[in-house]
Amino acid sequence: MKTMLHIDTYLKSRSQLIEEHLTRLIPEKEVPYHTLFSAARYSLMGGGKRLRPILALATTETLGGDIDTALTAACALELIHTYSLIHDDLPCMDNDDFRRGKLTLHKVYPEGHAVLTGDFLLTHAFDLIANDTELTTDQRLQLIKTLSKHAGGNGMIAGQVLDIQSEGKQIDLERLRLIHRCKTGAMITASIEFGGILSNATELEMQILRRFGEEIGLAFQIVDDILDVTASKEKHGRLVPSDLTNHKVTYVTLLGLEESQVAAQTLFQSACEQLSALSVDPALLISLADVLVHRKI
Ligand code: GRG
Repeated sequence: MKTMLHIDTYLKSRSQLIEEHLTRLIPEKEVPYHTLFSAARYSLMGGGKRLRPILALATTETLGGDIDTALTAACALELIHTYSLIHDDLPCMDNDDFRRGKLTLHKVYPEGHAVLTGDFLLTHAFDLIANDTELTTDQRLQLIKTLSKHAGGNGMIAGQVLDIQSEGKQIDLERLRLIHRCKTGAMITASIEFGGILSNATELEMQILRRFGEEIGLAFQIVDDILDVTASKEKHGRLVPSDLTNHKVTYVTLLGLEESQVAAQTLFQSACEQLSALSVDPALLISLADVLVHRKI
């Protein structure tokens, strides 16, 4: 109970820090194309748990780094995440009308504008890192390499392509695991790796963090599959699971609810065990992993 209270306070304070910084990073502008910035702020400031930047900051502080120095790079992860949600909601993809209880961007602005807002956030994330004078040149380069790897054609975008190709088809567990690892897990792993880079972690520490990120990332998406069934009403405002409506194979449709819960729990435990090889106290990262895997929404 004490740990839960502590982690709740931590999440709230980091989330506030991130939101204040995001507001500064994407200001309203008095330019003829000002709607681009208003649209970006609509999606970026529209709620969300801020899990990816929080993971980056928590990893940074666990390894003795400075979170103020890490803040812009951590926020770049949220820009990429937001772009992926804007594009995922489009009529040509999942065609969703609501996100986080608000109308999706293409329902508020013309569809082409929503596409371009996603493009802007994607581009701007790299711009922010490249020009972050708080960081060393080597850190900037490592962050850009990590982000392009995990968000790119062998990471999140690959996951989305595989996801689209698999719709309405019967796929096996190995293929589903690949989709989950790429589509969701890659950006979670990137967030943890960001923390390693921002705290100048050793190669050995980076390997430990990467394995932790991969296992937590997969567990996070398995839990998303579970919540799609068990918390459909709270999560989506409807009773029918969205994955069923979208004819998607999930951990739950392949393994059932109980075995999916066991799979997520096994990954959680294994991920936490990885951290015992670090020479620093991993309690904060373990608490965060616990929040990710045992969340209710
Ligand atoms: C369009 C290139 C492209 C990629 C889209 C991330 C993604 C790939 C699609 C989003 C759809 C989805 C439900 C993915 C599963 C990952 C997931 C659970 C995303 C939601 O992340 P949270 O829970 O969201 O961190 P908040 O709203 O808290 O930011």
